[in-house]
Amino acid sequence: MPYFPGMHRNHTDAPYVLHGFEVSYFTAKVRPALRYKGVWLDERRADMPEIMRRTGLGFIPMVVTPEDETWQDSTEIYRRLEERHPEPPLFPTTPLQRVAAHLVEVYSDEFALIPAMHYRWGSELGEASARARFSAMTGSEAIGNMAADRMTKARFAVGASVEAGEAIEAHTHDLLAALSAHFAEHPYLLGARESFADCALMGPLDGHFFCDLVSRRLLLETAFQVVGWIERCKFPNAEDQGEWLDDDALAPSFIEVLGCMGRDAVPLLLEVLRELESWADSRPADLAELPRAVGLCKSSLRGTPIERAVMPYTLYSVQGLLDAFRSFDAANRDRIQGSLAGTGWPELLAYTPRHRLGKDGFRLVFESS
Ligand SMILES: N[C@@H](CCC(=O)N[C@@H](CS)C(=O)NCC(=O)O)C(=O)O
Repeated sequence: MPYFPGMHRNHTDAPYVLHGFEVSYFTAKVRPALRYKGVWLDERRADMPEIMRRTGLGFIPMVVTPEDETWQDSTEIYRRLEERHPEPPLFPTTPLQRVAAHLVEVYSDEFALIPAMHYRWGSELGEASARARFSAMTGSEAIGNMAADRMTKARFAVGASVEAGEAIEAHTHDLLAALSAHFAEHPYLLGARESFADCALMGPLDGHFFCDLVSRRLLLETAFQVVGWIERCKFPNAEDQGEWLDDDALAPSFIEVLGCMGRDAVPLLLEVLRELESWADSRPADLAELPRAVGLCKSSLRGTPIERAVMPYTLYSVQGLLDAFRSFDAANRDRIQGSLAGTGWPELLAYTPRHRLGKDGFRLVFESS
């Protein structure tokens, strides 16, 4: 379709270029936010040499703005997009809704990798179909299989072991049931308007679950309300947007969703944070670059032991949540903790990290010792 100025809600003289892939978790997290903002969007299959040239890091997605700025890291992309184009809003400003949206983002970025990798790589049919997709996508069986080989290793690093398969599926079934009940009543997580919580959850749910053969079947057979929500997030028609719930409320059905997420995710997140911080306490003083992972830690999921790579990025994710939580006064923090009682999340909100991470360009670095 030709482009006419004024055709998009947030007009720019050039498009935002999104480098990603349809099978990519974090591309699926960023795409709905750009679409919701109604910006002129040019989505391309990731140009990896261009990504390396601009960022020095081989991560997707990357966004190139109309002014030729480079944005990388989905959380950062949300923040900058909201700054540039505040309307329609992605970030709720009221305390409970704001913190709840961050909880969904932390769950999606950190924990939901486990079911996502399990359903993509954890069965013969899943792996064979994902390999075929990767080969088709890259135009080469050799390259597709090379990428798939890396991902089958990453599967174990995030904790999606064969032994944990049953627990992962039990978690997923509970989550899909809770989401189905919620979406039967509300179009989006916070009410009648999309927010960055919905976009973040689209990472696992659209980027993996709806994309992959085994989990897509599960969604279509057991959770069509969730499929309806995926469709709404994919095509967020401006005229269909209402408002987030009044009075900073969370729907009881959304609190159930948060409980499914938090009760299973928080023990693992806390274990990763503790391990990471004790590594950081005695890290080499002349550390040139932060490693992607600093070993493995042990946790459990519904009684099944799991192992997970200890990635510094987890602290960065949780830090964003804690910064938001601590930006509110004590009365609001108490109210948030009270509203989330029994969901598992209060324990994470009470955690006080000893270390702080920041960015040097696109790279993660320690801000303090
Ligand atoms: N923190 C980054 C993570 C991006 C990420 O891990 N993307 C995956 C694809 S979905 C990737 O590029 N992986 C390459 C790798 O792990 O080397 C974000 O939020 O954008």
